[in-house]
Amino acid sequence: MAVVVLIGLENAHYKGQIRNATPPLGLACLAAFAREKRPGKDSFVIIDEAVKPLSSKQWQEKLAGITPDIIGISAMTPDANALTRKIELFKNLLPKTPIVAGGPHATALGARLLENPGIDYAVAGEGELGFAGLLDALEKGEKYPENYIPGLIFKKPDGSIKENPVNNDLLDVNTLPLPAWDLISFEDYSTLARMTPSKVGGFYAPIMTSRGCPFSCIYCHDVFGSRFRAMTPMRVIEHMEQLIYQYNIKDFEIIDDIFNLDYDRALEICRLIQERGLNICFSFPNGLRTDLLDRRLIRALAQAGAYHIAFAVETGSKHLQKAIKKHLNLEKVRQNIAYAAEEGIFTWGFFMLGFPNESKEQVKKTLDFAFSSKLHGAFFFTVIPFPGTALARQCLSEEKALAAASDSSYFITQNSLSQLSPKELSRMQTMAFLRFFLNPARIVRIGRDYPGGWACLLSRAAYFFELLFWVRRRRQVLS
Ligand code: B12
Ligand code: SF4
Repeated sequence: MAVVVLIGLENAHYKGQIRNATPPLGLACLAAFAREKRPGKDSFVIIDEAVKPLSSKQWQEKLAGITPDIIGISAMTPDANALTRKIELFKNLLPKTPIVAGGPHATALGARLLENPGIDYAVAGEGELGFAGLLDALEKGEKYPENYIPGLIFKKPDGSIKENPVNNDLLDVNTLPLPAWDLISFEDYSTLARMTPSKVGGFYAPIMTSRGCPFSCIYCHDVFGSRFRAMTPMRVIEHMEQLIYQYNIKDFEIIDDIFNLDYDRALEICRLIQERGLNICFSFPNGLRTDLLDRRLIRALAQAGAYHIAFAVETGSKHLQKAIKKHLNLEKVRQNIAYAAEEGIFTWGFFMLGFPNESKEQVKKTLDFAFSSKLHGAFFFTVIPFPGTALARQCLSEEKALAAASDSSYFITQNSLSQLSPKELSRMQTMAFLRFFLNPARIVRIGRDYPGGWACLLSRAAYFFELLFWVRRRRQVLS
């Protein structure tokens, strides 16, 4: 039996009170799929350093106890440096154990990731088929599999790279098993900061009801491809019911890239939640395509239990909406934010400042949109071109994009692609937060509508203050 250790990395910056962690859905999906495809052949352990980072000594003890046959690590691009450090450590401790890297960073970098000699295999795109295929191959003693294994990348003995293309048509989202949630403890995540303003303060689970998105916003990742593949409404309900009855989960974070692309499917999911009396609550911390909403769908979502929606507006400039290929209808977005707020949903906006050649006027348009909207909260991020995105290809070399995104934070502006200097951009970002949140009417609305009320809000205050101090400290160190 192969012992497989799957690892989530510690968040690069956000530590202490602001440790931000979400149950590792990607790793739980990989394990569940491999279990189904290779019944009884592997045993899995998930270790998530986002919850509890381990020292080198603790890793040594832990791995000595588990003696893994294969180590899989999930990484986002801001984890790039942490990934390198971890691989050095594991190669020292267990030089013969193959290391597989996957997740958004492997998808973004592809074969370039193998420049790190400690990485034996990388899997780009969705990892289920690639990882299970690799486990099959290793079981047969094929270190360098010749057959097609979706997304699998490795270096052959002659030094050439075998890069199997990703093929999203091979995976049917409706037959995917329930993620292997038995491998983690939801309790571990219940006390940490999460993406959603908390409502019940208890256990929650992320759920992904569709994969892929047909839009091509230039800054966006490409883990799941451009074809929208959605679970049927009934399959979504089955996933939810399993979480409710097996794990007592009543609070869901729906983290699809574009949950509401299919309007009727979204409505039907809401109807079924009510018809079956699920009595749950849910949020969309990863955003909805907010110009595809309307009052009817917003009301249906609220009645089914939606309590928080993120509105990924990004820019208030029509010109930039086109340039970044987001093509949002801003008037519709404004209207839908107001509808959602009226339906009692806590609304949060995501904005990006500093797109290539963005002018001060355009930044102001974004800020004006946010200030004059009915949003309860907002994040004003600065633009970081991630490798593998059209944005990075447009304005930076891959090298520079990797350097800019490794260890990056959207709150610390070291470079600017816009007409503003990094200092000016940083100043406008700070001003945006202050003006947005110090609006007395907004403060009252936040207090009134915060999911869980004032008590919940106050319990999250420490998070916001620590985040503020962290940003200030980092900015001082870098200036
Ligand atoms: C939830 C989430 C988080 C959670 C943590 C998630 C977690 N536990 O892994 C939190 C809130 C902490 C977070 C933080 C950030 N996030 Co985030 N997050 C997401 C989100 C919304 C969902 C992730 C998820 O569960 N997806 C569903 C699962 C099924 O997909 P998956 O995790 O990618 O896993 C699949 C494959 O990648 C692959 N795979 C994954 N791991 C492995 C490992 C192995 C060994 C193999 C073989 C395969 C494999 O197989 C899996 C199954 O198909 C995604 C967007 C998205 N739709 O995916 C962004 C996303 C991953 N985040 C992103 C970013 C940029 C950030 C932040 C920088 C944002 C910020 N404001 O600071 C921080 C960085 C934190 C850090 N590490 O330093 C980017 C990453 C881009 C990139 N190139 O790295 C994404 C893709 C969003 C985007 N639009 O671009 N995030
Ligand atoms: S940002 Fe949203 S709408 Fe744009 S491509 Fe990404 S998932 Fe699709």
